[in-house]
Amino acid sequence: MAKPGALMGGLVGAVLTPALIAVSYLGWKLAGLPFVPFDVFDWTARRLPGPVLTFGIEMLVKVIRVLNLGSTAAVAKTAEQSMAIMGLFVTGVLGGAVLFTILRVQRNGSKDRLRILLGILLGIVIGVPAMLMSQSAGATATIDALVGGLWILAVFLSWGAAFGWVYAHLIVERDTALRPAEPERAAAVERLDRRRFLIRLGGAAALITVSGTTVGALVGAGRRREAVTGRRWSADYPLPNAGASVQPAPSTRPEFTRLEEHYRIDINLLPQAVSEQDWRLRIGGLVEKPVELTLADLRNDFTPMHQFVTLACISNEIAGDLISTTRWTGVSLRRLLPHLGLRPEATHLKINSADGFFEVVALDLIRDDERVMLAYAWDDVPLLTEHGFPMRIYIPDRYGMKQPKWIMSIEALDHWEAGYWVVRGWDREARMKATSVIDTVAVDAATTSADGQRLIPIGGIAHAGARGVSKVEVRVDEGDWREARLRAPLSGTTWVVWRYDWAFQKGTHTFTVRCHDGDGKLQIAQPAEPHPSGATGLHTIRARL
Ligand SMILES: Nc1nc2c(c(=O)[nH]1)N[C@H]1C(S)=C(S)[C@@H](COP(=O)(O)O)O[C@H]1N2
Ligand SMILES: [Mo]
Repeated sequence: MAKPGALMGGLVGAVLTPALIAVSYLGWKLAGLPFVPFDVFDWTARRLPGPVLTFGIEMLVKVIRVLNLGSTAAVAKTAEQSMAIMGLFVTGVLGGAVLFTILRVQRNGSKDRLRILLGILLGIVIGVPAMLMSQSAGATATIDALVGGLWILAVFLSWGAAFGWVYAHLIVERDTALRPAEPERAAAVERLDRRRFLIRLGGAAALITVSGTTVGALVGAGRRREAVTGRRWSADYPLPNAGASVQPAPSTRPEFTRLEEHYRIDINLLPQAVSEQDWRLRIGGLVEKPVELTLADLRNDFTPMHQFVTLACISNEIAGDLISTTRWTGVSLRRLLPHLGLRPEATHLKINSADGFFEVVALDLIRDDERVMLAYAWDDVPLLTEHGFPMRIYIPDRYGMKQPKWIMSIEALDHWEAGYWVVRGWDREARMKATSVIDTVAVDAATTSADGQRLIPIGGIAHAGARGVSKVEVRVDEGDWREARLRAPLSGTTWVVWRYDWAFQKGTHTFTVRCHDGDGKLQIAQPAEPHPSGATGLHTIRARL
């Protein structure tokens, strides 16, 4: 029987690598050790050219929408995490194949020690770059970098050594089975031994994989439950428009998004955990002297400002789910400026985040608009980790890509610079496009008008950044545009809930919606992709009634 080669190496890789991933996962969940596949994925994503990254994101968003897989933000994260893990798996399979190919050309009498050494070499070849990328991304570890680095090396080197050990075994089984007098029987015995060995190996690796991921997942779930703290504003107070005369059509989305349902988009696979104890807002660059503020300073020394805000991602497609509304609390940046000791030549602030994200805001904009704020609470509870604890900025009228979460420092500059997504080819201004969506054609909630006409409530939302929405119109089939009724919005920057009670006609119909912003400008009907400056086009739905 032939010596094990590339195919067997790949197979062994497919058995050993899941165990490697599981051990790494367990270390992460139990002890805050780095989880290599996620770190490597984040490291790579940071370095991809803008167009490649954009293409990847848009494909992902499209697939999720076309296949109707659920919440775009959540499914996209899961898909990316799976890709990260698959990446390491495939590397392990290829690594095994290459190693066994090399071992195959070794002389028959080679020492096992040499095989294990070559296996360790594979561990080094893959483990060292993985360690460097992981340290540079630092997305998962909460432990000391040195400990984390040594851990990665230990895990990868053991994994590599295991390949050498397995190979040595496969050869030994062959040698003991070798009986020159009966080559045929010898080959059969050998095959049997080899199969038995591989089954035992697979069993052991599967045990590590399953127990590692199970324990890790249990520990992780236990920690997550502690996350949400404090009483929410929305639990105790009615919305400011509670008395509005226009009621949403049944099944219109909630006007105020529950925190757990707020969409979420970040550049990393995992939200950045920032601890409040160590956190200071550091202000530097063109200032008289560097300033540091604690969260308590910002909460106690400045009157809090509350704003209802609709945030949307520039990657949101027409009628997509990357748009949400909640109540933000923070400090108006304009009020804070005099305390920062800015030098006269400062013209811009660069906002830097814990995850390496950044954006640059003009001081003129901050001085002109008191609504630009540093926010520390949503719905009156501290920002959830995934939404930017402890601090994020709000800039009216701009897509989320202009609004860093997990703010760590502010640097005063005397010039403009491109922000994280602007560098990667997205719009500099990223002003929110006007958009309108049909959430429901509520056939089951029909009413009857005074003259006996059956009326079907149709409803949804419309949003045009900080310009507000002045008019929403609905068209049925190729009919005329008919004006919908607008519910008083939560604020001048949130979406508006609209409603149109349509005189029922049996058949299949196409419903289309459009809005006009506060300046009377009609929403752009020409369909355009989200890249580079936000999607445009009208939302239509077809329904058989
Ligand atoms: N630090 C940091 N801030 C960030 C991002 C990020 O990846 N890192 N993503 C931005 C983008 S693209 C959007 S759409 C919003 C989303 O905010 P949310 O996740 O709280 O809804 O955060 C913005 N701020
Ligand atoms: Mo975004």
